[in-house]
Amino acid sequence: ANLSTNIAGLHLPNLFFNASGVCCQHEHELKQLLESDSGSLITKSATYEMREGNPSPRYVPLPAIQSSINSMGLPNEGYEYYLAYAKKYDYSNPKPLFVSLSGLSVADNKKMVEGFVAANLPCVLEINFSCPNVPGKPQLGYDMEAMESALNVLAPIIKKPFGIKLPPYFDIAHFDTAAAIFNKFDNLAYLTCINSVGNGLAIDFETETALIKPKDGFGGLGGLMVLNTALANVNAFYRRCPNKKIIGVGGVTSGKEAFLHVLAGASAVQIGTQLKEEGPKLFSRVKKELEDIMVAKGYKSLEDFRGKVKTL
Ligand code: RRO
Repeated sequence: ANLSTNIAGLHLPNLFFNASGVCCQHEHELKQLLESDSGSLITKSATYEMREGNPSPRYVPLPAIQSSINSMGLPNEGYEYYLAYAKKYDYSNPKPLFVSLSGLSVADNKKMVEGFVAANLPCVLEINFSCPNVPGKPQLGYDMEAMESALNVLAPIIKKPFGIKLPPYFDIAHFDTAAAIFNKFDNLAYLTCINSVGNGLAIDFETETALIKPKDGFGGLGGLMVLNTALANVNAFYRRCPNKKIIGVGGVTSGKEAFLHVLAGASAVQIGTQLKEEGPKLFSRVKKELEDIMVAKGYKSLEDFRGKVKTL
């Protein structure tokens, strides 16, 4: 079975890579992804200046439900670190490089984008409109007017194909409004659905205490508990944005959930919580599992079933 795919005009040898934030803040982690069986890699969301992030504990797995909660607070090395990495990246590697940017303001996103455009690199920018964890900074993806203004500033500067990372939406009116905005921007080539389900609360039964320290225990939920929200968002935008690719992320623990993401319309699949828990050797496993599913069902390539979920 052929797991290769294309995003933003670039070829990926297989559809799997990391969700931004996991195994990608530092060069030694990006190296682990390069050496893994992933089809690509994306860097940790960068801000203009480096950040320590929120106090720990700030990521806790919820193993009983193959899920997690985090309020990392955008710890990163600052955009110049990721720009330097992108400048020295070996683009003869079959894995294309994606770079995530998450400025704390449109002005910061503009400055970072200008830095990358000036360097004229073949990496792809993914602008994060959906960090749920910086106190006092609402998720841009939930403010439709602010999101359109940001795209009006950034899309013409980027010029090349780029992507955005979206929060989960929970209302059909929001899918309609957001998709109508995205369809105004021709070089917005792909949508990554979904970021974590923002501001959940995990409590330890015995100690009656919140599991993470920042924000009174509130943090983004990931893993299997968000699978169905992720599938809905992938499919909602796949239906509404026929000229864009969708990257599915949320709830992938095995080849089976990846198969469901592709059925919903995903062209690539990112993995967060399960990668954090299992490490980069996960990619060999999920590739094999998806290939086995495709062989059993008689599918030779992702195009054979992408977006072909049946409805009643
Ligand atoms: O760093 C984080 O707290 C974080 C970010 Br930027 C994001 O986009 N999603 C998330 O779950 N955590």
